[in-house]
Amino acid sequence: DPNFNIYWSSDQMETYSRSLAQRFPNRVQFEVIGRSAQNRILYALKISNGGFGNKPLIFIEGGCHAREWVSQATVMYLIHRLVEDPVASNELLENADWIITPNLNPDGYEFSRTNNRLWRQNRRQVNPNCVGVDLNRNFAFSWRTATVACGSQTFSGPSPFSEPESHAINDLMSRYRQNIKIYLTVHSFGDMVLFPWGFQGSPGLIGNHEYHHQVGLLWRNAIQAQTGKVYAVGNVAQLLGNAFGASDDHMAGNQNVNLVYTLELSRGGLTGFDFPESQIGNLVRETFHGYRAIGLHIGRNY
Ligand code: 0X9
Ligand code: ZN
Repeated sequence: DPNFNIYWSSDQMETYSRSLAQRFPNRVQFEVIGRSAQNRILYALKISNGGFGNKPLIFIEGGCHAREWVSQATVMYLIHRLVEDPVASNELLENADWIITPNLNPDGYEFSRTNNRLWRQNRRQVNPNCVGVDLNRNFAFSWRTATVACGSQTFSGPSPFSEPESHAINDLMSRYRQNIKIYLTVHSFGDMVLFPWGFQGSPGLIGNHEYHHQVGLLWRNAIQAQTGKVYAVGNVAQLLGNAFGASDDHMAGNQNVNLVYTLELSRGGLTGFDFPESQIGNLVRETFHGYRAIGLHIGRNY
């Protein structure tokens, strides 16, 4: 089995992803969706029990923010279970297909691993003086010209989708949006299940707020039943605050995905982002129960 007691490099994630596609050709397709600013491969895994594309589709994105390493860890573990665990694949692929980008910002992640643990953005050289755009401020719906300078952690970029990573995931969404029932973007930290709107002042509630809340509770309850950890579930603006150009609002507002969530996983270590390796195994197993509850709901209800 792959080792979930350490943080993997971008290369390890890509190698494992490719190997799944080779070993389980009927279940996994590895699809290149673009190239990062530093020319790393951006990819998605399309996971099904055969005949991808005929069932309701679940879209999961990990690794948007460079320093939020538990994001990729929990998403890679989900992929492992969906593909390699017969029980999980039976119940979770029977009535739904999955499309997963486990490591959306490989350049930023590698920079966080090797140079600056708290790096957040991508690593594109925006101009001669500065590097890095916050991908979660670079989506078109509600995008705003930067109120903070390039070089700041939340720089929104010169224009919507100026960044290859946000551009690639939006293109992928455009191709599959008819079948997509839910989009999850996985971040840390805060133990929160957040949903739109998160760009206009509180309350700024989305039309199907109540349904978002109900499905969010499925995540919360599944995890609480396993470990007692309690996630907060609610509107972004109320629980966390506003941000312009984030992927959640874009996927709901421009791509018309019916259910859209930002998950904020657990904190760890001194900064909150450096969740200790010794506990990743427990965290990814705990988190799997949340993904599973969402997957079962989509499978049963669409
Ligand atoms: O600020 C963000 O991009 C997310 N939090 S994080 O600490 N992981 O950076 C939250 C985004 C929530 N969505 C919106 N505000 N629309
Ligand atoms: Zn984040």
